[in-house]
Amino acid sequence: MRRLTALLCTAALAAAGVLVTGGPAAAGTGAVSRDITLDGRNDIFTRRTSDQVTMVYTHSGKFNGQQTFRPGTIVGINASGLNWFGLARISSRTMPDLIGRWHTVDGGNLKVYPHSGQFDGTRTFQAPISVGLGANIHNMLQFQDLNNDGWDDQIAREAATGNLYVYYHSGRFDGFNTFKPRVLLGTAGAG
Ligand SMILES: [Ca+2]
Repeated sequence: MRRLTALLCTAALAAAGVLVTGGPAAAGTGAVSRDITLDGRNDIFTRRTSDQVTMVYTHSGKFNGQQTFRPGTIVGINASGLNWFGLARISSRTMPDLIGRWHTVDGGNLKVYPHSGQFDGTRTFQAPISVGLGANIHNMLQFQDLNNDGWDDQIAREAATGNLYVYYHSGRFDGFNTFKPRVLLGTAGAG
C-alpha cells in the first residue's frame, strides 16, 4: 500500500509537470521557466559561472532558433551562496518571484526575492525575505501549485528518509508563516 501511494504521488506530480529526480539538489531553476518580463512568454533565468551574476534571457516573441531569446540581462549579483534557485508565485499570484537557498547559513536559508512588477535589470527583484530555515535537509525542491489556489506550494524530498512532502502556501506572504507545516505526500520510493 505504501508503495502504491508513492507511485500514485509520483504519477500525480508528473501530471502536474513536477520533475522528480533521484539526484542531489543543485543550482538550477527547478526545471521551471517563468514569465519574468510579464509579457505572457516564458523567459530563461540563469546564473553565469564566471562571475556569479544572475541573468534573464528574454523571449523575443518569436520561436526562431538562436534568435528566440534575446541576449542576457543581468538581474542580480553575487549569487555564489545559492546552491538552489527557482521561480514561483510566492509574494503574489500574478508574478514569479526568485527563490534561493543560501546553503551555508542557518542550515539552508530559503529566501524569496519578490518581483517588483517591472523587468528592470537589478531592480527586477526586490530585497529578500526569509521564508524557511534548515532547508538543506531536502535534496529535491520544487514549487508548483498543487491545490490550484493560485499560490505555488513547496514540494520537497527529505534526504535522510526519501519522504516527499508539500508545504502548502498559506495565501499570505508573511516570512516564516508563508508556508504551512509540511504534509506527507509519499514515503521513500517516490523518487
Ligand atoms: Ca497552492
